[in-house]
Amino acid sequence: MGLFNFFSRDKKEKLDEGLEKTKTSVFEKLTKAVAGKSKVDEDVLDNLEEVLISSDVGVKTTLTIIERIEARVARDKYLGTDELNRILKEEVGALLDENNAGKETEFVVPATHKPYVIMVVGVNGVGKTTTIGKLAYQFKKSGKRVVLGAADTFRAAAVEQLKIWASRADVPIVQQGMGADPASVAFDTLQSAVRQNADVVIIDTAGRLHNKINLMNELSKIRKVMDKVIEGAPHEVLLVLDGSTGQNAIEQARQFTLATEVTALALTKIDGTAKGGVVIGISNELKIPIKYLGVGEGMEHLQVFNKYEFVDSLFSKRI
Ligand SMILES: Nc1nc2c(ncn2[C@@H]2O[C@H](COP(=O)(O)OP(=O)(O)OP(=O)(O)O)[C@@H](O)[C@H]2O)c(=O)[nH]1
Ligand SMILES: [Mg+2]
Repeated sequence: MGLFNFFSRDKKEKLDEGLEKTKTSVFEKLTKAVAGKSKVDEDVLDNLEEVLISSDVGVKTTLTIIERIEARVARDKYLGTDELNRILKEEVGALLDENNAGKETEFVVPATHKPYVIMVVGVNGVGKTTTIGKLAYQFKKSGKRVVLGAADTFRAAAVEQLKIWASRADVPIVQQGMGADPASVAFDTLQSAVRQNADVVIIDTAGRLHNKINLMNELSKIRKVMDKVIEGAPHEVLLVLDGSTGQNAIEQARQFTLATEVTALALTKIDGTAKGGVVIGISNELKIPIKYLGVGEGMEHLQVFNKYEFVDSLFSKRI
């Protein structure tokens, strides 16, 4: 396991568990794909293509991966099917590498901004508030001062839910209740964070894509106001996508990036799907770095996305 020794065992176990459904499905299909074959040939490649597509890697990304494996087969005519897992790890890892995805292993924010302001966006129900709660918990655990801002003022329950997470993670929250102006909440939050000498600010927002113009206006208003309090804020716009919606998540991301600039992605609910291959497709097609993976509903169920760990988990059999 050499390379993977420095990853925490606990994290790896949670990732393996979170990817369980996808792993099981990929392995069953891979086993069928190579049944009775000792070397990687046309048939095996055709089957592999199906495995990747049915795991929601996406057509475009699947074709790229297949082409690369084909090129390896052309170079090495006796590529054994027993090497397929290793080759997949290498090729998918290389692809993620080109997309600059997931180099971190810890919850860190750049020291260049204090406070570092993260605005969290995404459509309803994808897991924004939950992800914010988990992030707050992790940053707090690593010794950071965190402040949350309840700028999703669309529903009373939204503010309440963030309050619950704030108390679980034991971090302060700034809120003005339901119906308040989200930009005003963001303004207050940043001022309060500066006063408290906070390290990280995380702002929740409402996601109503059915009215793109409104959403766009609201998000740009929030951003403008933040920039007034702290120049350059928000430093990160984190788009949360529900990984269990597969290819729809890619489409959602495309729509969202039209509404506002997105600098990072969080993919949630990976634990609830056998189609975790979407992580590869999203990384490759959107070229926006995936920073976090949601692998369950609990406080500890958010991981810093690391391509090596991910590829290793996905294409390794559990011993
Ligand atoms: N299994 C699983 N469930 C998750 C994960 N992340 C979030 N959820 C669940 O998804 C549901 C919606 O999460 P929220 O955080 O409320 O989503 P939201 O984007 O804030 O939703 P709105 O505020 O309505 O826009 C909740 O029941 C969460 O517990 C995850 O990684 N895995
Ligand atoms: Mg919410």
